[in-house]
Amino acid sequence: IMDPKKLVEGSAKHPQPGKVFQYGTAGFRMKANLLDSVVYRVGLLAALRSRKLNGQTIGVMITASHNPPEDNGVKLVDPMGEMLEASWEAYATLLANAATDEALLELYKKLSSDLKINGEAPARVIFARDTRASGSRLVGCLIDALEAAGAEHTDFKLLTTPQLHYLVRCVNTKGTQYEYGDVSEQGYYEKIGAAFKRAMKHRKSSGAVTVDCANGVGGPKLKELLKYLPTKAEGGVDIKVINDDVVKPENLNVQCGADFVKTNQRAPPSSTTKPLERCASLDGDADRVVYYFTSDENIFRLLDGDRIATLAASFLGDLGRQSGLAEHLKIGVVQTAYANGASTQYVESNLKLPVICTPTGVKHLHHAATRFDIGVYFEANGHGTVLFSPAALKAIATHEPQSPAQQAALETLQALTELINQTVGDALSDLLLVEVILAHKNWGMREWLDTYVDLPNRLVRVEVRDRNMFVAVDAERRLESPPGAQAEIDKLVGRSFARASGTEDAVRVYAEAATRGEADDLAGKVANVVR
Ligand code: NG1
Ligand code: ZN
Repeated sequence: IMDPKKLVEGSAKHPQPGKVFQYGTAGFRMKANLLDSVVYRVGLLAALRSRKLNGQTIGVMITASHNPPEDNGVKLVDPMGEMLEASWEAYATLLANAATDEALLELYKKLSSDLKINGEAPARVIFARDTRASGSRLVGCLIDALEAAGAEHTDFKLLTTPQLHYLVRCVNTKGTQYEYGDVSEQGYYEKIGAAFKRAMKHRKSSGAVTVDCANGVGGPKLKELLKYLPTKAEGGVDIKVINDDVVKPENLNVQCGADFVKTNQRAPPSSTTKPLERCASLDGDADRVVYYFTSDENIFRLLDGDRIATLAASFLGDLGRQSGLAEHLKIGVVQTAYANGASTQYVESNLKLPVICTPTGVKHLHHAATRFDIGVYFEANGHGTVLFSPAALKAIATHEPQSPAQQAALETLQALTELINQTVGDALSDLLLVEVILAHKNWGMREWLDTYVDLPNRLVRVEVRDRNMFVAVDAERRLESPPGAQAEIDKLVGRSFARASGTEDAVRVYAEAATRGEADDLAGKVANVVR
């Protein structure tokens, strides 16, 4: 049970700095020195959430993903490894903004009674952090809260964000028919390693990839995972790890990592790969991955989340047909409005699969993906995964193959259900998924790129007086307010939309057109409408 005296004393150790905080798309995120009181209060909420769910384990991840080293952040993970249920985000915001220690105690009690929480129910919380210098101090704030709230807690130390999501699901499914895996970091590697071997069983070697780990937690974790994978000689992939310096946390995400590569449309300056060589970059907490290479003509080519989604959807479609399960496996792709129009067109016209467009934020995509037997979702920035419905899992597990070819496809499909992280986008798992597919298709980067041609596009950030004026509808593809703005955009040629960012104080304008010049021109014109 919660100890009121401890709660107030703990709060006094981590005072609210007189700022207004908001639980956003990615939890709370800011300069790390502002975060102590926020983490303390998130700890309290984790305990409440666990008690509300009768002692199911809740996860707390301390990370600021692709943001600079001096930032940090905190977010909650729900029992099945999903993001915190949306209605609870508001409680997190309320707690973070309680002005005094006593006000915090009162609010805790009020939430507890309003939400009909049994104060005597067990509370269980597990947590982890990325490699930021501020991480261990913030863990201290979190532990103070969990002690005050009377929550059982386990510190899993340094993990990637998706590893923590995995563990939360494992704890909560332990001993049930939905057991997800062993509740340990090693269990994660064993599961993925075994699945990868199985997925590669009908293939030999598949070349090499150089992985830029953003100097973040993905570096040591990928190196650990390699110990569970077949070597190149054993028919595995030759994975070369670079930018894995976590000894100097000030290097995190600096001139490297998935966000750097996607935003700057170029390889990390430290990269020494040659033309056509396969490269990938993870972000700071390893929940995003993008691929790239330089062409023969020395042109940088990015294969982002859209490309991973189309590759995965295409391969899963093949496996469905080859295993004789096609009619039991309705595959769909979920994207946001930022997906390149050529990728949407490719999925609909070539793969003949349905596409759903949702608002930005992985929780929206994840949710929509559950509407398919196999739901492939990716944000263009490289965050995404593939979800298998319970019915699909059952069909894949129990289908009787009618031929050796069906058998082989089925085995690969079964392996993929284990290889792919079902809780959240996972760069390590996604990386191996791409490698498996390229090996099966016998493709290099060129063949993957040549599946379709991206439309020229431009993303600009526009500073505005008040971004809350911009209300988007229709999966953020149209502006409902300010009045008249959408009518102006509709007069222009090409596809463009404007929406308020959920993570920065700005409006983002995306434009896509037939040529580079037209895309730039369109983006400029829409930016002027918004300004
Ligand atoms: P906002 O700032 O709301 O556009 C950005 C990314 C999202 C998502 C979130 C959370 C773009 C255009 N937007 O959201 O894809 O990843 O951050 O990290 O890349
Ligand atoms: Zn991330």
